[in-house]
Amino acid sequence: MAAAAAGAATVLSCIPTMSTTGIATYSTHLAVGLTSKVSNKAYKIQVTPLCSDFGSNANRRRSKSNTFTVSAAAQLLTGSITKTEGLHFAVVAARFNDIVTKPLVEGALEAFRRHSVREEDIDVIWVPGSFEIPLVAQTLGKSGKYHAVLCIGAVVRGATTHYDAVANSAASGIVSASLNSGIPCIFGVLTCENMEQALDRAGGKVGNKGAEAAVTAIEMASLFQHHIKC
Ligand code: INI
Repeated sequence: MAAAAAGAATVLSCIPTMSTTGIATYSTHLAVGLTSKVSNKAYKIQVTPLCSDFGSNANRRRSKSNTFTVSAAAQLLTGSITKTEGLHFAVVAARFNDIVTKPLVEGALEAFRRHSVREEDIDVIWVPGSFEIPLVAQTLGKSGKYHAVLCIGAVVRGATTHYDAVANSAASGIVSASLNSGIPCIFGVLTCENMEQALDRAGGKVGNKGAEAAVTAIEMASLFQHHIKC
């Protein structure tokens, strides 16, 4: 706390990227002055590479000079998954492969409950298949009634190319729905090689992607509600 009050910055992660000259550079994510007003000072940051690629001789030579200066004037804006009061959500779910989509929706509703979103603040709309999701998501987004729209579907590869058409249309359509409505439309559509993979992600051994997508919806709704409203 004392450090934060003094405006100290914390390096949360260090992602190595290669410059065109082949020299590794560090791209850092900084959380600055989370609990206090930040003064406009500069701080020395010691970067510790997190990636094993940095064990090379060249990087060891460079390691002596991996301290650099960052301005602490930046503000960290992020959505909260605990401040859910007043947030309204729509869930648009595809009936196709409902052996998968029903548990995904259940997982999403359970996650909303766990994060104190009231049931009366959630509307669930069922559509025939994932292909139908984007138009409904965009229309609901534009309605002004919701802070985020969670899209749930399960596209499972079959013997035909229908899979690719449906999966690509759902993905690009949901992005368009977000951009056209200005409301976060979250991609909770599974795209799987087979039914086993899909069930694993709908409450099976890989968890419940519907629940994960609901938490993403909460974070994005909160981000827009508290920080990015125009
Ligand atoms: N819809 C899905 O949600 N998942 C699928 O795997 C799928 N496959 O493979 O056909 C699917 N097709 C239906 C599609 O979404 C539309 O409902 C249909 O084409 C009518 O527009």
